Amino acid sequence: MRVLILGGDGYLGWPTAMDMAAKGHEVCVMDNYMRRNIARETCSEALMPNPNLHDRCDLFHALTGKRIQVVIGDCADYRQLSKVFIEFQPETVIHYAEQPSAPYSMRGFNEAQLTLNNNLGATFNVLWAVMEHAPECHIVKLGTMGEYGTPNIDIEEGWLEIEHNGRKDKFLFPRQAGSLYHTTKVLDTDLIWFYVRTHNLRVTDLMQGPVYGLYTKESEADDRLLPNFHYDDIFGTVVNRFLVQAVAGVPLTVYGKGGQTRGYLNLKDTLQCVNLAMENPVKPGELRILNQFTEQFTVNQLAEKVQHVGNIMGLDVQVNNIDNPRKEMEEHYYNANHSGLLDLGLKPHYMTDEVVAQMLESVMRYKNGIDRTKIEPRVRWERLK
Ligand code: USQ
Repeated sequence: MRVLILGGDGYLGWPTAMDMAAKGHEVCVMDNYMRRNIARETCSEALMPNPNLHDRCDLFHALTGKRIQVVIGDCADYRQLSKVFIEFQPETVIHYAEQPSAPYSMRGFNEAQLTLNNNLGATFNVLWAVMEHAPECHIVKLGTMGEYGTPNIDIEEGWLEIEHNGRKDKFLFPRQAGSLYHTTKVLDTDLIWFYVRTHNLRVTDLMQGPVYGLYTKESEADDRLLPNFHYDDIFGTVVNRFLVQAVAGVPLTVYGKGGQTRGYLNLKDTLQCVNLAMENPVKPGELRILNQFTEQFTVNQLAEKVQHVGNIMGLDVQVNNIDNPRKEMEEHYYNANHSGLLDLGLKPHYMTDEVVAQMLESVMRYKNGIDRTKIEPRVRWERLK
């Protein structure tokens, strides 16, 4: 299949590109290095050195004989995106091309505006590029579980049947996000649903929880193929941060009471899920929404897991409940349905002690590169508090 991966330089985009190329698909990646630039601007660089896309594709080719086509360009610029669609004629487009950090989106006006314009602009352009240049193309879009927020009812997979005054209808599940970044994903979903029902597009919107992990099959062969692994407060997700903190001897930064529950998944399972979505495309006029995570944890449970395994390995892991920089519920009901991807064949990699130990060992090899000044949260949701 011809697969176009937008945001192909990212933590998810790059491993997806290698995985799909290794499986024999014709892969083109497009990226404007926005995340790299923001990381540099905010002193949030990744733990491992991160060769640019051309260098990584050359290395991947030297190791596997497989090629990945690279376009350095901006998906929020319709002319640039159209050109890629016209020339490459994708059968599937995987859309990761968004500013992915909640803290960055809450940093100030410029960061919020960039997040809104980039994320909505890129999604709008992808929809139009498909309509104009590749109407049969299946869009696999990365949404987020954070779109739903933390409602006091069970979370369904995208849709909810409502009975009102004796009549029934099905609607998008209510969404109330906890950051501007997450809100852009809510707006994306609305935009997508409008174009799907009006123009018969084919879209799978994956509501993904926070991802953790470093290696996938391809990067196990050479560390220079690792994706950007962040542990700072802006781009680092909570599990990856805790692993680095444990190795660096910094007390794990549990925000507030630590009862915040989310659905988590291993990076290896992101690849499986995206493949399953691609291999099982939806019909024209269908918006399929799948909740993409394998296990639910509170932040306290994650901290306990990393502390338990770290201490067995001889690390002295402390846990510190610090003032929560975010505005979010710290104790709440959370029960999200996630049967769709399992029904399609997902075989989860769970967060066992062994998996945590392997991740800690991998991070330990990069211990000297850890910058302890990147760990404390710098962005507060309520700056006027
Ligand atoms: N948290 C801590 N300590 C930390 C970092 C985070 O307690 O040092 C807490 C947060 O307050 C939050 C939870 O851990 O309650 C998850 O935070 P996170 O930073 O791992 O995840 P989040 O900001 O929600 O965003 C990440 C990705 C984003 C993706 C999202 C999925 O950056 O791109 O959409 O996970 S979800 O959270 O399900 O919306």
